[in-house]
Amino acid sequence: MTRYQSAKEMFAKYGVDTDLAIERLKNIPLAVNCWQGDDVKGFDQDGPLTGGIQATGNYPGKARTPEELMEDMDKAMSLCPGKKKLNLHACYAIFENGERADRDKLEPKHFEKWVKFAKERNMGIDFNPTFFSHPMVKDGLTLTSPDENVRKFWVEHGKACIRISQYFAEETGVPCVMNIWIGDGYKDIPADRMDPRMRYKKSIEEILSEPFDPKKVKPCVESKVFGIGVEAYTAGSAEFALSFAATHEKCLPLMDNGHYHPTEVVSDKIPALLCFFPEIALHITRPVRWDSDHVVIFEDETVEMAKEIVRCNAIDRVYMALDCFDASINRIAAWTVAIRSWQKAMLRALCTPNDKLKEYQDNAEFTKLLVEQEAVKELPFFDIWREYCERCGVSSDDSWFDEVKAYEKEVLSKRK
Ligand code: RNT
Ligand code: ZN
Repeated sequence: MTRYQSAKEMFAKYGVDTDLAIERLKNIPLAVNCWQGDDVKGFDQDGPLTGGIQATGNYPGKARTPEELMEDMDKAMSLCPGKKKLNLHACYAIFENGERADRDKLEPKHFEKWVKFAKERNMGIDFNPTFFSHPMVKDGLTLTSPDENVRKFWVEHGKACIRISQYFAEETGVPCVMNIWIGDGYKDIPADRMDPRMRYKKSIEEILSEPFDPKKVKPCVESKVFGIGVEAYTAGSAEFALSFAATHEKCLPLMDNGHYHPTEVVSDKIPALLCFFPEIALHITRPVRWDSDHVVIFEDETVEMAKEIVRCNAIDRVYMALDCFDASINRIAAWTVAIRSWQKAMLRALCTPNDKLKEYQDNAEFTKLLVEQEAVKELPFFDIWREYCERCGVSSDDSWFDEVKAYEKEVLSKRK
């Protein structure tokens, strides 16, 4: 009997069908953020990363061109099981023949190469307008700016991104999640907390007035508690983003699990939002003390978020995307660890006897619930994980790292 067969039997005693779990997981898409590959730099500007986010570290070999970024993503994705989706930012537009377009004038043609890349790999595409790292960010503000020129520029950028999102969805046949996140805020105690939010509201409404098919384009608003240099006030707070999505039919809320106070957990927010929204979106990351965007690992809260998605029967209602970036380690390994960790968390969730545990809760059998939740942890989950990896044709242990090391030697180290 193989290890998998014996593990399968042990899970079956708890009512878990591990073959079914494996088959289900193969079809659950995870959007992979292109911006892990070049420290959120993009190709349309040469300035610093702004917006209150930061990629720290200086590990050699980061992608400098679209070709390098695509090659690196290919490498990372080839080492990971499961279905992937491409997550792009607008600053990753590809300009050819000396032609350029500013953010308010971006067109589908500037993303043709990405569409080709995605189609060849059978992936859908998610999209993000880039409201940072640009000279039109004035005093740290974009969609909330009191300067109408600035605000309008960014509204036009948002509208251009709606058109590009529609193009992505039409080309790939997969809905495109378009996430609006701005870093607008104030470092110190503001004199006016409401008007910036009123302007943000108006700006998003103007962006969403651009025609699109809501079955194809899924706009969402991502909230945040604070950013670097905007410690006192963030216009797009949790209450703002949630209320906006709740009152605007075509808009989804997006929760990034690095964007809350440290004792708040997104795992508990997922079922709360699912009571009201047909669909929600997630940025999966790892906050260490703050929104540090560390590489996602297989830790308790990662698993807990995955569990909520599975046991709320919401796999088709939750758009899952990674949002981590670490410039201090090999970037291919960073991607690989993050993708594999979320896959692991989802498999763990799918191998949890959720119906049975829920029954104990409803019958107020709390001792039994505690005992069994702990007992489930002892089941040989990693034998199921290994089997899943093997069936997906990727390494089932850390031997994928040998390939990363070889790639570093042959490809990354030559990027000087
Ligand atoms: C920033 C937000 C946002 C970005 C990306 C690059 O705190 O999480 O989602 O990380 O858009
Ligand atoms: Zn995010």
